Amino acid sequence: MKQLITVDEFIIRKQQDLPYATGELSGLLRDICLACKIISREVNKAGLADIIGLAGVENASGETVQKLDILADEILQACLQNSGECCGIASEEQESFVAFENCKKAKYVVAFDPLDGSSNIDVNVSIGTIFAIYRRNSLDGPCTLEDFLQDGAEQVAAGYVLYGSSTMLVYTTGQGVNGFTLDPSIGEFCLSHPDIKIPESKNYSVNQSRYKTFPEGVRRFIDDCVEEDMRFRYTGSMVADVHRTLIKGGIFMYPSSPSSSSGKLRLLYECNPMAFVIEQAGGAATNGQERIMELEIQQLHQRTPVYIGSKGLVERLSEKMELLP
Ligand code: AHM
Ligand code: MG
Repeated sequence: MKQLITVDEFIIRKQQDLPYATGELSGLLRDICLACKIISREVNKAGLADIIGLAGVENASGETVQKLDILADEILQACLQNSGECCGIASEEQESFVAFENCKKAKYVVAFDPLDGSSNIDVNVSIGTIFAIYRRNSLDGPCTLEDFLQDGAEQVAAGYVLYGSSTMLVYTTGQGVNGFTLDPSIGEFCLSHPDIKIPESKNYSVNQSRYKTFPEGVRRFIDDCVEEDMRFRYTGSMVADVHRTLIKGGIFMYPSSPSSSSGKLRLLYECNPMAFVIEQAGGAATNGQERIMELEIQQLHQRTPVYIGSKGLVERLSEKMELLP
């Protein structure tokens, strides 16, 4: 029988390679895995939950069925608060960050998008959770806004969980990228994609219906993609689109437009963690001019245009944008 390596086992084995090998970061990663297993279970019931929700029925605990993205947010917050290794969180679903009163001494903060692409839930298309872990820079007491407003380059770990045809965890601690597939029969994430490297290939992914609103350089780049018969794929779910880009190669883009000069996607909990994963797999991520992980962050929900994927394609796009801003 093929040897199974669970994510817990893998984290323990790799702990000695981490810059801060005290076990706290490992504990935190394991708590995120636990939260995502619970979210995966709820996502798998989404169709049923919708029926129950429509019928106005309460669940076994007497609570009305909640929208899945709010539920995912609560699950992650609860698991991280219980972990004791995290002093606060910032979430796409919450205006402000939350400082955990019971964990003032913990060293880490976590930013996350609990259920990215949630508009796809209704049609059973893949969605995902994205997370970024930072070491706090405040010394003690409750965590502060500044603990979250760090460059992406300061991330100590980041990754995502894709709720697709199977549930997959992909993460990095800055020592390469590894992927784990959830085996539902044993409830464990098992190593399925060791040391992922992004290939060069001819795939591109962008909401092409917004073509007319894109900067000139991006339009010319897309014209070249069409001219060269490149393969076009777009689900409208960043985790699914970036995951496909990671495994098969290519480029994922969410450009700026006249109505949104910073694009749509958020730097803290969408672009920075994806950039960390893709760079660690040998790819690149920019906003067209600068590396995503070096962008200055001033607000929790700050947006940025993003071009991410195989190095060669991201460089080609950046050259086009330099010539035709
Ligand atoms: P969300 O965080 O509200 O779910 O929005 C983010 C999602 C991404 O997953 C995806 O890449 C993008 O929105 C798609 O946007 P659009 O419909 O404009 O193409
Ligand atoms: Mg999102």
